[in-house]
Amino acid sequence: MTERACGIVTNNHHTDIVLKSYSNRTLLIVTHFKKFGTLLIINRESAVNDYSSDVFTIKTIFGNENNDIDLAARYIAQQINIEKSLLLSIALKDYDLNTLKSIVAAINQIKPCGKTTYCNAMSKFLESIGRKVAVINIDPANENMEYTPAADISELIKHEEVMAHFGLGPNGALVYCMEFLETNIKWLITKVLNLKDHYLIFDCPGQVELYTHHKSVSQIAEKLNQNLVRLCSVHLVDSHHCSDPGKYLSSLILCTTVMLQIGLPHVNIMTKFDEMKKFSNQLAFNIDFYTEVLDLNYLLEQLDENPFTAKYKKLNTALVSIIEDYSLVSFIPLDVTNKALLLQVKNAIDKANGYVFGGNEPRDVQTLLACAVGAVNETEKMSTLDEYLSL
Ligand SMILES: Nc1nc2c(ncn2[C@@H]2O[C@H](COP(=O)(O)OP(=O)(O)O)[C@@H](O)[C@H]2O)c(=O)[nH]1
Ligand SMILES: [Mg+2]
Repeated sequence: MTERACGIVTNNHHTDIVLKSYSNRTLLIVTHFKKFGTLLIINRESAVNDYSSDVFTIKTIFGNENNDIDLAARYIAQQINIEKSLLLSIALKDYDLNTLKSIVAAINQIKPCGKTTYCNAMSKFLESIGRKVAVINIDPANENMEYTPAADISELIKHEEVMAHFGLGPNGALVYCMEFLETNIKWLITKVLNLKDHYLIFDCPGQVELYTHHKSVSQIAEKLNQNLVRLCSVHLVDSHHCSDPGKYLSSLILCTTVMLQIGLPHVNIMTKFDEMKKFSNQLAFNIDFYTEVLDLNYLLEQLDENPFTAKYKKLNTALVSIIEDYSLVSFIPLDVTNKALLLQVKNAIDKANGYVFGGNEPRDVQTLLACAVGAVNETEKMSTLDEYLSL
């Protein structure tokens, strides 16, 4: 079970948002009243019959039933792209579209993008090709580990204890834990030294501020990188962000900021590609537009068509120009169940961290060169992706 929470101000009202992910359903609480509201259960029909992308069934379990709540529930479920049954508790003072948009943006910020799932899938994949892999968990709020960590930050500090002891919320406690890890970096260094002959994957916390503003994570990485390991940061972005030009633009800005802030070799990955079919009717462009970050002027045109984002025309233009000036971002698609995509991701990471030149796996010169220059047969690459669109 993983839990994320945040507080935002929408239309002058303080809004509390809590997102909890269980194995078979997600619980989402959205409230202006510091207490539960109407409880609804929402299912996406296409998850059952696979032919319709936006059909939701909504059932009120208890509380007020009215059209505003029903529409808000449908809007939120669609916008956050629910993967499993959504149990939604909602109590709002206003149901304006702008309020709902801010709420959706906040939920998308705290929604898990699949880091732990990736660490598990990639470690199994690498083991299957003969690598000796160890996963180290440095996410103190990680409770969804399908792998057995070789080292776990909870041996050092417990997120829940920090929350209880200092009266902090989940985000504040997470920041405290990362500062604690930075101060006690020797603990991590000892663990890494004991795993010397292993290929290491670090499962990191998801709070975005840790990679954009706060210094602890980049300083932890810097200390590990000093003659100990050759790190590469792997940044995961949920592919659902492609369904909305505003969300996609914010992902690009985020990737650029993180690349500059962390300062490591960097690979951006678009996760949950198998979910693409559910929203491919909302994609304005071909998949390669999103993965290769092609001409963003087309994105600006899309943003202009929406009255909400059109208001920020100058800001959007400036953001696009920053992304294009740095020209750092592109994405590798990933569905953790697809070995061909896992292989592409592995090759990109091997190239970024230099493993391709130093590992012990048997390879001929041609494979080595192909990996080093990033040569992938384009037809092969696109045909792997075709199956992810409902054509
Ligand atoms: N469909 C699909 N779901 C995924 C994929 N990767 C992760 N998920 C789901 O995303 C949710 C959050 O995953 P988790 O790895 O715990 O996220 P984290 O908080 O970023 O570590 C889980 O319900 C996973 O099953 C993927 O490639 N495809
Ligand atoms: Mg996790």
